[in-house]
Amino acid sequence: MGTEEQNLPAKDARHSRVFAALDRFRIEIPSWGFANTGTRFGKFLQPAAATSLEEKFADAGEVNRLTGCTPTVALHVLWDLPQGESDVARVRALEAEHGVRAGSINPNLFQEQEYKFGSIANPAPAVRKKAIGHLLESAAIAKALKVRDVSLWVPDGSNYPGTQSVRRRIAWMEEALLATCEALEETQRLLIEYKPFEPAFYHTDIADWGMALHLARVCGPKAKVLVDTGHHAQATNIEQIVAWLLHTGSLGGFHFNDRKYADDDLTLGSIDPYQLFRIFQEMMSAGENADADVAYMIDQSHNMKGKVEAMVQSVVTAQELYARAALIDQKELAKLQDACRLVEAEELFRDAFWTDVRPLVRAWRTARGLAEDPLSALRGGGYVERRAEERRERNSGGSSAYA
Ligand code: PSV
Ligand code: MN
Ligand code: MN
Repeated sequence: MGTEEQNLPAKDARHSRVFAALDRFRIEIPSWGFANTGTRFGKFLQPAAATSLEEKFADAGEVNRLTGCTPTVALHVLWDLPQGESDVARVRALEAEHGVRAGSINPNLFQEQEYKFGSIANPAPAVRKKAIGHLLESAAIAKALKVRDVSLWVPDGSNYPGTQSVRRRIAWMEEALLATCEALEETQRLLIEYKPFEPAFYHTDIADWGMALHLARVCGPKAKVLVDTGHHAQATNIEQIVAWLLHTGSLGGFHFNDRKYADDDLTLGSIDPYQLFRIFQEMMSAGENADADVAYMIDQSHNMKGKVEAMVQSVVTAQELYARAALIDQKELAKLQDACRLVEAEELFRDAFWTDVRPLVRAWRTARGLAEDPLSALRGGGYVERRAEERRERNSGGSSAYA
């Protein structure tokens, strides 16, 4: 027996739970993870970075071909769909060519000059009107593309105490989000993302899950909360927030990424894989299909690592952590919890986390006709080198951030 097989858990319930989990696991990848991005101090260009929607779809298609679990790509309206609804035919052609579909539609309320003092929470009625117009246009694009989710992050806030009325801004946001939800089909959703700070440093209008949940409730059942793992104060118990959102039927999706300090957008699992494992475990504790209506999405920008490589690495890490969470026998865990057998419960939990599932994940890939090791298949296939040749000229300077 080869070492690979020796490392596999016996073909038992754990084994089939992991296979079933990997069969259902899907994670959306962001178009902006393939483009040149930077920090506020500067930007280092990569020769293979995608410079157009066409190139982003090509890269997303390659990630899906290698991993088999990223069938959709999140789009940012201003960066990807500058012609609005007229871009729909273009997207359709790219979907057919690259085998990945358009995923969540992300409005952009954070880069235009008018939004210096806010977008949907700006005291100026004309600016709020423009922002609502953009949200309605994003909803129309989502409808035309037959995409379920409009995924909204609102950057609004203020930098100095006393300079804005937090309370009046709440009412303005309620009005804008309600109008957006009314424009959505019954089957569509508005995902409301929160973030404690940045770009605002004193108050952010949607700073935490309580505020996002309130706004979602004002909008009704079409609106849900989106949890970005990088958007919490240090030491926040994110899986507890997940538990509450699940309990209240208000969890819409996740933006996964990792961080050491703030919203660092590092590749997921790179700093604290146990965090993502605990989130996946919380999802599974709510039942095998609890995540059927929860969008798993990656929200990262790769400034140092190669972009396609970083994305494949993140997707593979997500699969591995999801598989580890699937090792847990939920009934057994519940029994131990109810009997307050603390150490045994914790050990059951930890044993799953510490089990090396990689042989099992490789076996699953082989069984499903996928590359056994997506990262080495990427390297061996020469995709990045070919794209670098084609795109080098376009990446030699001057292109705008995220374009
Ligand atoms: C904001 O930090 C955010 O997490 C939002 O989801 C944006 O859409 C995304 O980052 C842009 O990178
Ligand atoms: Mn995000
Ligand atoms: Mn973020």
